Amino acid sequence: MPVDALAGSTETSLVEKPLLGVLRGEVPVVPPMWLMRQAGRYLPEYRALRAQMGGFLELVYDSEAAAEVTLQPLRRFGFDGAILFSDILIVPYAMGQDLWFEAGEGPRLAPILAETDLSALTPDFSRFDAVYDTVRRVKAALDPAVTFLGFAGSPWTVATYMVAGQGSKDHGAARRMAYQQPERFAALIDAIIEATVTYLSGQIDAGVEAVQLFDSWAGSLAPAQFERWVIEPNRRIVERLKAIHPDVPVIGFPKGAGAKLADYARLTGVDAVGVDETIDPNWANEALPAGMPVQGNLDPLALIAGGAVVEQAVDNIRAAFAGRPHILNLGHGILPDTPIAHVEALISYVRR
Ligand code: 1CP
Repeated sequence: MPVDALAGSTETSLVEKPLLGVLRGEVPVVPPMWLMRQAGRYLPEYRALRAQMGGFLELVYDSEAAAEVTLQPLRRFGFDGAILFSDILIVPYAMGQDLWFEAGEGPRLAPILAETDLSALTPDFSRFDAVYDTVRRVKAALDPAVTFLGFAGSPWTVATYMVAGQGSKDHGAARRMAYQQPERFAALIDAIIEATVTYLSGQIDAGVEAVQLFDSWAGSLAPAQFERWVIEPNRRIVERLKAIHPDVPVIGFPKGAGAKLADYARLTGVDAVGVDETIDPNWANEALPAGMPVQGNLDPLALIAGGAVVEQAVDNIRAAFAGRPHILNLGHGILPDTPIAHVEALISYVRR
């Protein structure tokens, strides 16, 4: 049967795709695995291809190369999930904000200042088209047992970059704007929600089977601000997506949420939650709704240490989440200096 014929069928996909099965509530003996940022700089084949391209954006906008980068970790490790190669900052770019990557430093955007006229941003959603093309290329080449994940940044995290114009330690510029110009900040969040729903829906139409919302900087907000700028915008995105694609699971990853993870899981409507490495998995298992799938939460630094450190951590995580649908993953992205041999050892330990 062609893969597409299986796409809408829950029953068949449970058998065919272990990771998608877990997102729908299955509890297999061996947890399916993928690693956040699995396509990236720790892989020599990524660094080689990256060196041939101009900048990072050129790589994202070359669909053939981006599809190749998506598939590289699958070929090497046989993960259960593939994550689309793109970036969360493609959304501000498609919203009309200038975006470039400084070599060796990271993303730069024309910052949104207190006096910047937001209505001057002219969205151009055709800037998503190359990413959809990447999705179609990956889908055509992917082993049907592998679950294909799309993603976007959550509005708060994306806004921290749009306001500061670059990555920042405490996300102070966006936190200030959220307090000092709440209506203006809300308008920015609304615009990000619109673009994000379009972007994720487009990824799904092109072939991804589940999506992850990365709220990487959710941990920098005070509780009331977390409700307003993390829970509420993620809830609205899930609601809008579910109206269009009711059967596509959404994984929410509010990194650094701490004890607020429980409210996030209960109130946003996400199907599954990503748990970062600072959270005790035993606490998470108690605090999260029964039966809700979880993803995580091996410390990326433990993976760099390797050996018994990783095995002990994996044992603890699996014991804590025993009986609950669980996807084994890191608590945040894999780091560039992670030895390939440690990733291989992790996979054989989990699947032994
Ligand atoms: O030169 C390079 O190779 C740049 C490194 C890089 C890579 C590999 C960037 C720039 N983006 C990506 C790809 C990427 N980004 C993916 C797909 C690959 C995969 O997961 O395997 C994904 C899911 C992201 C998501 C992303 N981008 C997040 C959320 C996840 C997280 O790690 O918290 C964030 C915060 C970004 C912003 C970003 N893009 C790139 C950099 C260096 C950064 C961080 C900037 C900063 O805060 O200083």
